[in-house]
Amino acid sequence: MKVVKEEIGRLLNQPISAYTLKNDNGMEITCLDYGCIISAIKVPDRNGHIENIVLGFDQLDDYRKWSLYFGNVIGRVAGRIKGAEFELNSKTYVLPNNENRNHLHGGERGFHNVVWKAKMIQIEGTAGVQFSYFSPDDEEGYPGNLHVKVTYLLTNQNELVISYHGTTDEDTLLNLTNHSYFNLSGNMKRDILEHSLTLNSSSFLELDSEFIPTGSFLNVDQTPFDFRNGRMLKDGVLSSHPQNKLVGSGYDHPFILNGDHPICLMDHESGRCLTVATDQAAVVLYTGNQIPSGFSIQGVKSRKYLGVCLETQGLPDAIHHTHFPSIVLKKGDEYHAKTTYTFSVMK
Ligand code: G6D
Repeated sequence: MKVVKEEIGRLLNQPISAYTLKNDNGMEITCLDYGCIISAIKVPDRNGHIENIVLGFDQLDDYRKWSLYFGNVIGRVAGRIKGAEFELNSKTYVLPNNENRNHLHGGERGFHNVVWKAKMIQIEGTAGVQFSYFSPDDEEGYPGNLHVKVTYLLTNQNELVISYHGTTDEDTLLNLTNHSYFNLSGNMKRDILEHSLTLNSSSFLELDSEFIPTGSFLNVDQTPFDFRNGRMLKDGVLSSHPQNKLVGSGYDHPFILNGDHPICLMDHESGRCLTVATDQAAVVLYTGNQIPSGFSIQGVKSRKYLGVCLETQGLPDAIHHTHFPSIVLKKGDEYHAKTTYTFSVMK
């Protein structure tokens, strides 16, 4: 197990470093102190070929140029907040409307777009990095001086364990996630439409025309949203279901997780499997419907469906829906969240 640090350039007038975690099986993860980006995850296929299985750029500037949140941590609040404002303790807070009239993924200067402090971790059987950031009161319009930590740990069981921790000196909102786009074919040889997903969820959130939850929970029964027995992601592209069509032919939806059943993504051709276990209430399944053409990602032409996101988190726009689990972090409380991504191969 080892951690290697390398300075790779400058952004926001600060030096940016990449941290590469390696375990004893040849698995590697590279992450950046800019936005806690996971820029590469290299794992074997069924023939032992180790290839990258996440979308990431070789050039640092491309992350800012084509901000699609490749690999980024997202916060203070993942997802959209309707009207870019919310009320808390009888006070209204106005946030930047960085997507039409709504607030998306913590705003332009969200946690994806700041430089984090990094501390390398090397303890028996794991290698990792702990990123920390101080978000001052009123940063992007949110109340409270907030201390956040995001820790990536790689184990010799080919697990990436991501844990989040936050404290605040004033009631605020906090709903963090990681926005990696997975493509298990390896080096983006194919898109993700032939990937199959098993997800134990019996309901998902209905979205309106601005991709904001309406507040309704839709039953997955007899729809392309039923992943309980496994389903190919292409079903959402071929579907005539209005919610699949709404988001650009695919999925871009929060699914409510039933208990602690792991999520399982598989690519049958390579044999690679990703199992996701989380303590979060929901996962946003996003099949990269908005990835534009016109640029290249590690030499591969960008295009729709080149990666799939499994963004474990609280429910988007929860602050405007009292029947959603709360994402309020109260003064003096601690925010904890943990998601484990385990990589394996089918024989
Ligand atoms: C699009 O609607 C999707 C979001 O869910 C995603 O996070 C973003 O692209 C990158 O806005």
